[in-house]
Parts: sequence; C-alpha cells; structure tokens
Amino acid sequence: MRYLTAGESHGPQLTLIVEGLPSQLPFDKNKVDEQLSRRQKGYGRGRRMQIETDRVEILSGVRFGKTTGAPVALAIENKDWAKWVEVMSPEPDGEKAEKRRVSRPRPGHADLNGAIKYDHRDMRDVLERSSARETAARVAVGAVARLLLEECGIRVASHVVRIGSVEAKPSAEWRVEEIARVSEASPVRCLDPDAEKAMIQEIDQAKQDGDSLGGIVEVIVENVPVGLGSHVHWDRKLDARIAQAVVSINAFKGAEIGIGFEAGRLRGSQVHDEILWSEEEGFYRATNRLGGFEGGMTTGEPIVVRGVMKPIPTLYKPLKSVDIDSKESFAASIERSDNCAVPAAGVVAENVVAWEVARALVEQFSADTLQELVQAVQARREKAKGF
Ligand code: EPS
Repeated sequence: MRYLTAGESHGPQLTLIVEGLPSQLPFDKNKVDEQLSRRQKGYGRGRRMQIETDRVEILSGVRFGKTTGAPVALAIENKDWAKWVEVMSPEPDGEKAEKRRVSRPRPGHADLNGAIKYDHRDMRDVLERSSARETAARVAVGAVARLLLEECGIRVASHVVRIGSVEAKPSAEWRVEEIARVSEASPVRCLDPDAEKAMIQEIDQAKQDGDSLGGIVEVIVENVPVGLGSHVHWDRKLDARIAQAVVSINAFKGAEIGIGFEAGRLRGSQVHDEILWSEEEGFYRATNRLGGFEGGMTTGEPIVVRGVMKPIPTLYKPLKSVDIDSKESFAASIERSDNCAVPAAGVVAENVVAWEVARALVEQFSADTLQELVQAVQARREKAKGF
C-alpha cells in the first residue's frame, strides 16, 4: 500500500489517495471523521482549530460502504480558505498576494531552506505546504489503515508522556483500551492526573510568556501477529519504517522503540526480554523492553514507540532572523499559532504508526480482499502458537 497527500494550509482542501487497500473492507466514514476530530482537540491549540471542522469527503474507491480495491481518494476541506481565495489563487494575479508576502523567515520553520531550494521570494510558497495542517491528511490515511487493523483484531492507542518539564509517572501494564479511554478524557491526553494538571499550568505559563512547548508521545499497538517486517533487508525492517513515519511528522525530532535510548545505559541482561512458552499462548516474552521488535520483526508483544516533538517554532516571543530582501536583522514574530500541539501530535503519531503496521500486513499476506487478509493473519497466529 502507498499514499500521497497534497494541499496547502490555506488552499481549498487537503487531498489524499490511498492505493493498494484490499477490497471488501467496510468503510465507515464516521470512524475516519472521529480520528480527524480527535486531532483537532488538545489543550494549547490555537484559533485556527475553531475555524476548521475536519471531515472527509469520499471521492473514489468506495461503493455501497465497502472498498472496491481501487485507489481511495479523500478530501478534507479547509474552511479558512474562504479568507485566502485571492492570496492562494492559482491564477497569475499577484496584487492581493503581495500583502501576505512572507520575506522574513521564521527560525525553526522550513521557510528559508525551502525558499533557497525552490527559488521562492515569497516564502508563503514554502510555509503553506510545510504547515502541520498536512497532518490532517495523514490522520485520515491512518484512520483508513485502522479500519483494516480493526478487522484483524489489532488496536492502537497513544498518550502524552511529557510536555515541557513535566513528565507523567510511568503507566505500567496498561492495556490499549484503558490507555485510549483515559487519554481521551484528558485535555492533554495524559494518563497521570497530577502530571496533567502540571502540564496545563506549564502550557498556560508558556502562553503568557509568548513561548511554545514540545513534548513526548507514546504509541502502543496491541495484538500484532509475529513476524511483520523482516530482518533480511534494511528497508523491510518494520521498526525502522515506524521510526521514519514518526520522525516525518511536523516538528518531530526523534523516535525510540521500547526503552529506546535507555538501552545504551543498561547491560544486556537488563535489556533483552526473556523468552517463555505456555500451552495457551505459545511463545511470549517475560518483559517488553524492546518494544515489540527483534531483528526488525514483530515479536507479538505490543509495539511501543515514542516520538519527541520540538516546541512549535511559530512564536509570539520574537527570535532573531534576517529579511531576505533587505538582509536586515529583525525580531520574527507571528499573528496566530498553537502554543502546544503535543496532544494533537499524539493522535497524528498513532495514525502514522497504524498506517505502517497496516502496510506491513498487506505486504506480508495475500490481501486482494479483506477476507484473504483476515484468514492469512489468523493462519500466522496459529502457526506461531503451534510452533
Ligand atoms: C501551523 C500554523 C497554524 C496551525 C496549523 C499549523 O495555522 P494558521 O497558520 O492557519 O494559523 O493552526 O495547524 C493546522 C491548521 C492544523 O490543522 O493542525 C503551522 O505553521 O504549521
């Protein structure tokens, strides 16, 4: 399976095409819309989210509620476009656009590098596409992937483990359902109520100071069959693909699987998960420090992946930059932004991880139709259990 997204932050819509989905997959549009609406929430979001009500319009590949096997094309409207029709016009007419021309690159954004690379004297041509608005399209793609995962009994959830200086207490042994339920009820998507309060305070304080905050999110995928991905070639290692997917989210700077970077500090005996066997379960691990992966393949234990998001670079508190016309130094400031999008980014991370797991499933097993896929997944589960 593969997908493409297109669309600018203040253009008419985001467009996405998912190719390679099995046929006969029940396509519940409400479930896709539900993921989109989850992404719009979270303490620390800015005014733009009050303008948008993200929903997908199905343009192809679905008939009478099921996928046909043809590419699925979806669109998400940008309501804000109404105010940007002239500025974002595809016609060769520049007068109105001149007023919203961006000649001052914001530190931490794609503005300057993109302008030099693509030869844009108006950096709006960069920022419109580099905007995190695009993550709405990726959540829709992930939501489609989740329809497929659900049919295979695979569940995904996430929670926020850090915002700024506040870290949540480790949440030992929570199941995905519980993580999903508790994080959903939290305005910062955090499982630890004390940390939640402190995170909200820290977001308020940063806002007052004209500053922004980053954080860390954790995604958990449960009931994954053994042997997704492969040790035989670098670009088939599923943990590596997941890391790429997470780091490709706007403002993400790193990903770790299981205990991740902590593994560099510990001894082998403290890191590797011992292998056990029982009649009912077959092989399983005593612990899951390696986050569900050995040799780039799933072990059958939950996939656990964390991603770190830097503070949003669009700041009210000015940072030094240089105007590309006058070459004069100035203090970059902005009109409108989120000051913390970590809770929303958790939803994005969940959905990009869901996509990678679904892609690996379809690549791994015969999957022209949903029924073939479900049978093949079941057969793999039985094989692993009886091995
Ligand atoms: C973003 C800036 C803000 C955010 C936007 C990402 O948009 P605007 O420039 O319209 O105020 O609201 O995020 C979204 C639109 C979204 O859907 O998440 C940026 O510069 O990345």
